[in-house]
Amino acid sequence: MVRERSEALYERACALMPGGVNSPVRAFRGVGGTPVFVRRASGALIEDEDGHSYIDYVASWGPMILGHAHPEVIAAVVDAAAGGTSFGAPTARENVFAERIIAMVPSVEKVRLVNSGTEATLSAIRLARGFTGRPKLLKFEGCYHGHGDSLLVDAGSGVATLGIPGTPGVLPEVARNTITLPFNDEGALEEAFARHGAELAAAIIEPVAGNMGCVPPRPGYLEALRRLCTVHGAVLIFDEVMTGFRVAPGGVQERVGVTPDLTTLGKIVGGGLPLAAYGGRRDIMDHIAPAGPVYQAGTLSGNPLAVAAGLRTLELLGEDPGLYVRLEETSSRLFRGLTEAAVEVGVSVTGHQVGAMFSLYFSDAEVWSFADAKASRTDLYATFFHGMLDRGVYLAPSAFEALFPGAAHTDAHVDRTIAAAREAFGDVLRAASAAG
Ligand code: HOZ
Repeated sequence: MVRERSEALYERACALMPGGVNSPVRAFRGVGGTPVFVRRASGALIEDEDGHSYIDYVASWGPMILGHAHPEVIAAVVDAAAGGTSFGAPTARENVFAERIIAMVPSVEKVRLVNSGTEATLSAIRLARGFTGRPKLLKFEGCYHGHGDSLLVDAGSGVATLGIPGTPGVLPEVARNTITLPFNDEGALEEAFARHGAELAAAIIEPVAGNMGCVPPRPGYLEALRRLCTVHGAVLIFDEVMTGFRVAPGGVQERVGVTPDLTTLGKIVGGGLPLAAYGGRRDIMDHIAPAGPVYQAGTLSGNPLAVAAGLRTLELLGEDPGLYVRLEETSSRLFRGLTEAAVEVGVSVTGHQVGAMFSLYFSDAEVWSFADAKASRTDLYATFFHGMLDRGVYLAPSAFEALFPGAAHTDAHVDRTIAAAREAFGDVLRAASAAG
């Protein structure tokens, strides 16, 4: 498929912006080739600058669970914009929005709105340190919590895609306070708490990981983490930026019944506009300024357009009682169809699907950790990615990202995706045999 305009735009962009993009994972470094420049999107489809249309499973990396340009979300944004785009003062709609988030997410008794998932996680960590008076942070290999200094250690997403071991600019003394453990290793968890428990301010985890591909917790793992945090007085933070309002209305914590102390939210909560949030136990949240001494602020926090988009999105998710059942069905039909197609063609894939997110790894072995994910054949994922792109399906341009079916994906989209995959798996088989 020829994408002349995308290629020309990318060449120009590379002269203007680092790597030609405003966020690294967009640059296709994990799969090679030229990023597709998007000119518009509607429902389940995106259209590139050359006029090609693709079934989209990136969904802006998660937010677009209702599909692109949902008419009611757009109307809410347009209506809000007509009344002014930013005031830097409180608005009535923020109360309605906060009430809705608190009603939907089990752990959230109070909430603070911010502008990005990164801001939510780094604020939640500062809060945990301020609340406990302790320095150390526990995180898990392959989990990605945005690009805050303490969090870029053994991270997933773009850090994994680009194979960056540590980021220049992050001071060693900051990184030293982050302890990383393998995901899904309960023994390592017990050991780390036995050794560092008294110094731990917080443990932060994606309760279903989505930034090393989609990796769920093994049964009992989150429960063990909850118990150890409680015993040792560490704040448990669930990073539900990706999973919140996606795997269930109240995220993983609702789905598995494990309640963290703090939760970070992003993506869907902003309805496709730059908005994120952190919230949790009232006694902890009341340490945030101006109620308490832990400072965190933002000129555009609670921006009226973003709140309108987020609120309308959450309302629509709540108004349709069958929505999450349908999302689960679409997602599992797609995941099953893709894995069956791989078997038919003779390609080894494995993976996980949890609610409306899933991923596939080219591997003979199951994936339960970052080490497992990294052992998969990322070169074959790249071949698969391009095979799908050329057949009109837009997947994440990295083996270490999740895919996001949404409410706009119909059975026909799923069938077309599986048919395209059958052919793209053929490309993979040929590439694998050529590589020996
Ligand atoms: N959390 C998103 C994907 N893992 C990040 C998107 C980005 O880094 O651009």
